[in-house]
Amino acid sequence: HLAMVNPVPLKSANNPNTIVADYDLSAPISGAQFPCKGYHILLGTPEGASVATWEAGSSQQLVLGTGAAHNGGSCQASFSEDNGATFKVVKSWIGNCPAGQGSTFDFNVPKDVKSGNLIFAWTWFNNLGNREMYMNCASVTITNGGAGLSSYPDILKANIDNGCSTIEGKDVEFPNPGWTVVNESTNFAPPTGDSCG
Ligand SMILES: *[C@@H]1O[C@H](CO)[C@@H](O)[C@H](O)[C@H]1NC(C)=O
Ligand SMILES: [Cu+2]
Repeated sequence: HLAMVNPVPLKSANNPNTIVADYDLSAPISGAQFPCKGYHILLGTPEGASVATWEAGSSQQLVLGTGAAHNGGSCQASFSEDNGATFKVVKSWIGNCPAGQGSTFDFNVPKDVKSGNLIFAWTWFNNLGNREMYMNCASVTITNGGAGLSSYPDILKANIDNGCSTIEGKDVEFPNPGWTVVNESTNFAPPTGDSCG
């Protein structure tokens, strides 16, 4: 288990806006906890206040914490412009995500992303161990944005009893990774099932 530490997630004990902390943010989510372990509903409330301001077009860093990295796997960075109804992929990493302890991943905030208070999400499908989906979300503010990410792919949903599973020992190859992909995998496979997008 392992959680995003930057941007600091909704409900994190390290988030200055948190009222009641969730000390188990590193745990995988269930289907009922999709998206964001339910915390996307905090957007627009004091507890869901923005923790970072990013200009569209800027480069930012996703930082992952320490814990059990389960031999890495594949991750996606995404934004929701509709309060958690959809999550649009801005970058995919196939293999080596997380990369051990306290790993950092650069990504570009597309110029297309809408301005305003949005949800940024990190999702992870672990290589080794139980078949799991990890998802942490943060409240961020986008400035100088564009027309929106509607043409960007949706994040992969798998391992949450949704008819799509990843294969243990393989880095999942996202069916729709988007336009910005880092592929460091030497042992990969697409997900299996009828509902993999
Ligand atoms: C990832 O890289 C490997 C090795 O170069 C390649 O065989 C594989 O097709 C790549 N997968 C994707 C999704 O790009
Ligand atoms: Cu774990």
